[in-house]
Amino acid sequence: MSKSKILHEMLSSKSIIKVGGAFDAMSAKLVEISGFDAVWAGSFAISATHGLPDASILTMTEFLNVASSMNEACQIPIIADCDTGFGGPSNVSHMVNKYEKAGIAAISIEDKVFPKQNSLLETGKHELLSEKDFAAKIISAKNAKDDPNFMIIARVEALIANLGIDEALKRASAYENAGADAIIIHSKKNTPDEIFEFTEKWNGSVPLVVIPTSYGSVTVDELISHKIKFVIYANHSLRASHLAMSKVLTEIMNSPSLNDVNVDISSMDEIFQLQKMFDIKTQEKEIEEKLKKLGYVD
Ligand code: SPV
Ligand code: MG
Repeated sequence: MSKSKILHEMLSSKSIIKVGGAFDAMSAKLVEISGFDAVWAGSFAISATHGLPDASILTMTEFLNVASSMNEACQIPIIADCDTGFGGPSNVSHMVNKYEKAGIAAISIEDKVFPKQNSLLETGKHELLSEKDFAAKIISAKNAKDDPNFMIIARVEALIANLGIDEALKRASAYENAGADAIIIHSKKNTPDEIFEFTEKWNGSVPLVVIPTSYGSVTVDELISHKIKFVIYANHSLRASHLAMSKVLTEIMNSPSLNDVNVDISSMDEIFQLQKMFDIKTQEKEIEEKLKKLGYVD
């Protein structure tokens, strides 16, 4: 079954779809192993691992390469954060073709002006595109897709831009009418109040998606009871690995030997397991047996 179909079927089989953020194939595999339903290939985390700002600096190809290697490493679907769609409607059309062909299950685009800046940056510029210009991108994305299960997620940034609930609702319903398969409603507040006000007033029919980084007290049950279908834990794997790496590297620098380093790290065996190192032995045995059958080995 295609990954897009797997994701589509979760809409009816799951009360909420839990999406874990990742930044490369290894972190995506950890998301999968931990039991998440899907992987978020987030622009913040991927930009950070390139040592670059989350400000539309990396190209579409660079983001797609990362999302593709996650997809090749995982069985669960990948939801790719495509920022503003890398340009106008024709860039969006090209992007949808490329991501769909790469086996990515869903893409999201946000209604900000290019170049966008991360939504949670307090001093960030959060200028929005006109509703009409963003609707044009959604129409273009919808026209470009071949696979009916490939999801086009429209991300509403009106609350991030402090434009209020009414503007957010108006845009969300305009994007649904233009063909969006789901809506991300994003907030930078430290409580879920405005998200819940939005969901209570929302009378659209496509699924709603949230990214509760700034309002971390919200529970999964509260999200479910407020008609939210996807929750994205966008950047916790990135921030956890940043801290873990910083700690161990500092300890190594300040210790006379590795045995004096008092920081927990994974064993070599755990990494061998993740990278399927032990499969190489099985492959070698199979080749050896075949060579024997062919008379090459005594
Ligand atoms: C990301 O993870 O790249 C996102 C979510 O877009 S946020 O950082 O909250 O903007
Ligand atoms: Mg992003």
